[in-house]
Amino acid sequence: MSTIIVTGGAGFIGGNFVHYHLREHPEDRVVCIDKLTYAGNLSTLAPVMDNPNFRFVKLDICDREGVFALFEEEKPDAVINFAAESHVDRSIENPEIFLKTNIIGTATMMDACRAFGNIRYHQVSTDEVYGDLPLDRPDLFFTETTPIHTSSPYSSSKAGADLLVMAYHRTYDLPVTISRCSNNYGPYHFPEKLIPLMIANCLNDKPLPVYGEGKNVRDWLYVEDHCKAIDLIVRKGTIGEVYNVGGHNEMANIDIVKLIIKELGKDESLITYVTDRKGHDLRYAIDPTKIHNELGWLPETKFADGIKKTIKWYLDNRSWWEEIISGEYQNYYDKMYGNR
Ligand code: NAD
Ligand code: TDX
Repeated sequence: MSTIIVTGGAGFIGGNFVHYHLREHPEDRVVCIDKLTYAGNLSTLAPVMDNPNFRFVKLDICDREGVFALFEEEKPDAVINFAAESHVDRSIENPEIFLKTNIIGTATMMDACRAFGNIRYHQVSTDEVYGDLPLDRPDLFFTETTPIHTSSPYSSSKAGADLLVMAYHRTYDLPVTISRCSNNYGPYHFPEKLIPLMIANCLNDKPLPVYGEGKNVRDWLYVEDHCKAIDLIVRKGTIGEVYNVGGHNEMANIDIVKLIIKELGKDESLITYVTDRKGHDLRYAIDPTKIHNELGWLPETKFADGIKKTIKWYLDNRSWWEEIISGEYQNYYDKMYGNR
């Protein structure tokens, strides 16, 4: 039996990963560390809270003393670091917490790995570290050798963390890997992000705020396919390597919004074009050849099915997101969209 520490497991992707891991590897013990920021929801972990192979610990990944004490107690075999401040718009308003959690937090987790026997470490990074691609060059894709070239405080903090991860590998021989995935969608996605925000607003007949002209392109992957890729990398990936993860599913934001409107039987008059995001990346597109060739990974869920499953999840789990949007989130929404 292995013990895996998963950070950020009360968030969107980390939460899906905890569910995936306990289901696929019932022989493992999963210990989740999460600070429970605005983005962390214990209700996401409610279905596994009573699983004897699962433990939840409320802890900040920057809390060195707390992290080291937990490593002493749990003696983990591997660490997968999902915990991060993850929303680009928030990073534009207030970069500091992004630097703290995403960079100092990453260093703290890796220091603990070093201190307790050079523990296997996986960093969950993002395609945003590569910056963006032009809209009129559909032949261009991000590969693992594309230079780091960030646009937002969020992506810069993630890039800083990636550089530290590679430095810990070279300097201390820490057994690391990094995955850089494209935009995820699926259950438990916090409603500040495009897809869940549009679903929630549609269901409440509220305006759908599309930034700029809605032409920016994102490369969408169903969250479970990302979880499967991370699991493969942790088990079979080559130490010291970066793996891009994406399913060649590029879509313009406006097309996503129109699809959600259609699926929910609403009217396109809900669409409201608002002031563009500062420094808005034009297009992301991942080349996943390396993870396919080396580890045999391929996405399983087609977007047409994944978006239907996702919308159904939001319809079936209204209390999960209604609780979020009725609380402190409302102040954020008014601040970000009130005068936009
Ligand atoms: P999220 O915002 O939904 O969840 C983040 C979680 O981390 C929350 O539960 C939060 O409470 C926790 N957290 C934040 N600061 C913490 C701290 N200091 N200590 C402990 N826990 C803390 O984010 P997500 O969308 O699930 O993203 C997870 C990871 O995947 C991030 O590292 C992100 O950069 C990366 N990523 C996300 C996407 C995407 O499309 N969402 C794509 C590629 C990569
Ligand atoms: O209200 C909105 N209107 C809008 O037009 C919101 C919230 C977003 N958008 C646009 C901005 C982007 O072009 O939709 C696109 C997607 O936006 P987000 O959901 O905020 O995602 P993005 O900025 O692409 O970043 C996401 O993917 C990479 C995650 O949030 C990151 O954590 C991940 O690293």
